[in-house]
Amino acid sequence: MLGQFRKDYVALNLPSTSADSDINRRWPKRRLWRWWNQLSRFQRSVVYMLILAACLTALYFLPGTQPIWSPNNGKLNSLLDKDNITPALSLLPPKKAQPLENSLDNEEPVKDRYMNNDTQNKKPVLNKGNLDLHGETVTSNVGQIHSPPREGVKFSGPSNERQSAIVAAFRHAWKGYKKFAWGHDHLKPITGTFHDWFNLGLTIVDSLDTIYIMGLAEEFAEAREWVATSLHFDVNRDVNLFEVTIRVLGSLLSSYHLSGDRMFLDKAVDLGTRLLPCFNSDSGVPYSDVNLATRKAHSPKWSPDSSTSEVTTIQLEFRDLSRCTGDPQFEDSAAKVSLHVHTLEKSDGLVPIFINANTGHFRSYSTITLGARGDSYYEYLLKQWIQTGRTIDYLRDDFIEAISGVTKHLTRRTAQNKFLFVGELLAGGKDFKQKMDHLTCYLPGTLALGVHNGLPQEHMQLAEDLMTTCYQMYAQQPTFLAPEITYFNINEGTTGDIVVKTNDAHNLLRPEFVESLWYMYQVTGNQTYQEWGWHIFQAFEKFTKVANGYTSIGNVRNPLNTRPRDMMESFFLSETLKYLYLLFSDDPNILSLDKYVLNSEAHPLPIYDT
Ligand code: DMJ
Repeated sequence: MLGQFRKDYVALNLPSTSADSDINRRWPKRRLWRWWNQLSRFQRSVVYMLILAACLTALYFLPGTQPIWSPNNGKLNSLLDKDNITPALSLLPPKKAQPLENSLDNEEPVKDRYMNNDTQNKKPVLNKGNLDLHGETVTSNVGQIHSPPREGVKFSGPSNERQSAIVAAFRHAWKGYKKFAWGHDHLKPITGTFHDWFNLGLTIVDSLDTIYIMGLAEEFAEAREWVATSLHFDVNRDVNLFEVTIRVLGSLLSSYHLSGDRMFLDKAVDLGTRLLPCFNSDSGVPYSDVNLATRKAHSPKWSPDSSTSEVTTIQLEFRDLSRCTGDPQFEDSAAKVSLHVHTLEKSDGLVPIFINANTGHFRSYSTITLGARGDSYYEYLLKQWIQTGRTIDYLRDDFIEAISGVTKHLTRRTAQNKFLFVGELLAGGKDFKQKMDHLTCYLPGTLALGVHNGLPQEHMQLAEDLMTTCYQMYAQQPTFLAPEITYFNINEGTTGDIVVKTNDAHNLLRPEFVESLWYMYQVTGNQTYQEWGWHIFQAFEKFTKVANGYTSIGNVRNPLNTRPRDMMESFFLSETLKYLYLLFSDDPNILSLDKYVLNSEAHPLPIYDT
């Protein structure tokens, strides 16, 4: 083929006579025509191809379509060039990043903005061309690469006894992990062994920003070194998109923002790229699992469906990755899922917990809950709205509608002390179950965050009532630790509010209630929330601390027989200890709610202005 091409090419260079030259000057068109007629069909095809190639090259170099180069990251952008030259395919414009230290001080009060329904004025000006999150036609302003603050953000370490006690707890956990499980996902502190789930050194990665915020320089240096040299994503193993996104991607991005170290961003880009095949379903709703090495994505082995909370709890991280790199494909893929779920029919804003990746439809007879598999759908409606500078109205509106739905369909009061709780609807909404997962105790904190951002004040009453109930889940157990699942007594005329079944009596060192304590304290300044947090920390110290770390326990009902489970989940370091440390801070702005939005695994990400 190559030989054939060469032969034909030579034949094109016909010698010209001086007479020809003369004619050429006077009749260039005629000469061209004659020359063209002499060509064989193959030769003409070659000419066509050359012209086409020339046109494409010219298009490529037209202003506005060149690859983006950043003085901060030539290497990264060379990886991204292909994507940066296809702005017309982008669903969303990369948004201008707000510098981390850039507060909202100069803006009009958030509350007024919401009350005046004036968010239209805050929307970015977009040109025509593509579809945006609102389903409107816009054109991307592709190409702005976020530069992190060069020196990162500084934290001065513990400033009081309680904070020091939390840091001591963290170091105790870290020491055991380092000794027995370094580089593995989780520590098994009783047997002094480890547990691997995704083979990604989860505890190290998930802990990075907690370490940074606590000001633990030595631990941060060793964790950073491990990430730089030993964290590889070429792992021939299926991982769960949601878990890896909130724990690993979220922490890498957060560590990048806080420390200003680009190594974390490079790792995040590698991981994010390997996760993208999950979105290659017919509907765009992601498959739950992907093999990071082969990049093959699929539904869970046990079901054709993905969990609703999982597919809607990846957007903060994917959006941030796009904003940091200027590559819109991460944000586009994830934001489309939220927009799709927005268009689905719901019951007063409440969603079933399963959704099919191929059809894009809910499994309509599945449970409605703010606990497992439903919880963070609601959380990310609010947090995405905040992350994008409160400019995407449908997210706020869906959140408000859902909270009305919660109040209307899911809340009840206990018979004796009238504690308010959030139950579940089974069989597609037919049967009410007076059961509440500990996971649901994130809700009061999220409600308080919404009120802080100008959402209806009545949400605060709901938040305060739920705080009381969640606190009771702890306080009514002889260990002062809450069970995984609590049932409530709603039979009027009977006594007792809380029922814990044997199979639900475990405590996994989960963070949700201390998370809410931090938000409530931030928003109200009420020190009772700090006191509650201190009691709970004492209980963790008493019943879950072991020689080599902290362990989940099987039974919160019997202080003499807690049945240690020999497992320290990464979220204990990432979330539980982080929120406690923040809760006891003397500095109300240690992580300002106006600058950061924390992902579902407590990793802070910057708030953007659009
Ligand atoms: C964490 O991984 C995250 O908070 C997630 O959203 C819910 N479950 C655990 C902690 O309980």
